[in-house]
Amino acid sequence: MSNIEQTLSIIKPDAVERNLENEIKEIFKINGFKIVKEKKIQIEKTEAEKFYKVHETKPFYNDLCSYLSSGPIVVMVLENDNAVLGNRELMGATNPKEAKEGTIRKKYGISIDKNSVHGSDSLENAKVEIDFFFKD
Ligand code: IDP
Ligand code: MG
Repeated sequence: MSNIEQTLSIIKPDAVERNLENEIKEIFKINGFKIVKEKKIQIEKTEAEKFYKVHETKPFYNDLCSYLSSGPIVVMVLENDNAVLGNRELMGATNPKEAKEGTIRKKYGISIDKNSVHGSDSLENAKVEIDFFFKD
């Protein structure tokens, strides 16, 4: 049975800066993801703080929010069968050093903070994150 879902993906500043936008989009498409919405934006630090609110008690929170707002990002709604988990698998582990061969973070990630992509971690969070960027 098919289970079509939508998830939020972000190509983070380190990847946009290295002109990896098209290569990364191609990887999503080859793996069956449809990019149903997308925009290239730069967000304010205060918006990054809202987006990453779940991490507000973490020691890396401030740096994380500075980083996400440090340059242009590409925000996308991806659609696929089991998109949420499928995107997490395609992205690979948070720390590129621990990410499996063939994953986006293994291929492009520089470090645990500059790990090239974001992806929603549950269907519930996917809905919240899609609304965060695309609610009109
Ligand atoms: P995820 O992006 O794989 O879902 P999360 O644990 O949700 O990972 O963390 C959000 C982001 O915060 C990560 O993608 C990474 O950029 C950053 N981050 C996570 N853990 C650390 C850390 O220990 N040091 C620095 N940055 C971190
Ligand atoms: Mg996360």
